[in-house]
Amino acid sequence: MLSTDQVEQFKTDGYLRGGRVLSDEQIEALREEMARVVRDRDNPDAAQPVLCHNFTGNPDTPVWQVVNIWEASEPFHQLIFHPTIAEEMAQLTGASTLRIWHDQIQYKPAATGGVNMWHQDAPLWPILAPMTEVSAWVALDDVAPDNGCMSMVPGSHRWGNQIAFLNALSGWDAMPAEFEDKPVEVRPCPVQKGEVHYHHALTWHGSPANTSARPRRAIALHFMTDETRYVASGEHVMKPFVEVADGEVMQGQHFPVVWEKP
Ligand SMILES: O=C(O)CCC(=O)C(=O)O
Repeated sequence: MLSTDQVEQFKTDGYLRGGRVLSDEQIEALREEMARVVRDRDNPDAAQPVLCHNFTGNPDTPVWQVVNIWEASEPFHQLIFHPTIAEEMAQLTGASTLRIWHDQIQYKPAATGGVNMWHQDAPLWPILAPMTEVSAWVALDDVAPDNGCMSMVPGSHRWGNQIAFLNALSGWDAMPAEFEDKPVEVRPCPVQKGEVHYHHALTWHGSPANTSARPRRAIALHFMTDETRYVASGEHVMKPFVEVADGEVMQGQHFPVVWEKP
């Protein structure tokens, strides 16, 4: 459970480092499952996630992205219901119901793992409204700037949809010191393995390349609240799994309830 000060900090910054939520044994089991699912990606006899690919498209700077590993792996299925994460997510969103929107492994191999450029999540999810989702990012390795920990721009969740501005940045180090007369501060967010880190869907964030000799494995759990509705005009890899009509509250077997107010 988060303290009142932590919830206030999240409202101010748009992100928050939580506490440890996984034991060493759980971390090891999830690492093995991640490796198995990536290895089995072309195996027709293995349950498959929604997506499993190197999203940079460049084999020299790979970032392995696995979407909805929870549908391919029982330990990851259990993770989406993690009681501490669900309870803290409810505190941060004020929701009375939480559903999983999707999950997402981002694995940056040692020495070669590429950049995840500056972005906001919500504009990349145009089949959802309003843009109020919150994500829980769980580290499966100790992460620091040298192996590609995330960086956040505090307060940027209050600046609206600025994805066009972020997409126009020429590279990871191109973030200006000011945006529309507001100071822009880039804060690296180191996290220990087994810890959770929360961010709002409009917070500017991304992660640099992994230049270290250590892998950087992590899973983001993206959640929806009882106010999240379907926008049929948008496109997203999860769109084929939506079972509700345009404008309806999101629900369905691929978006299970993970927490309800007692
Ligand atoms: O893992 C990363 O480097 C980025 C993850 C991310 O963008 C997210 O969880 O929204």
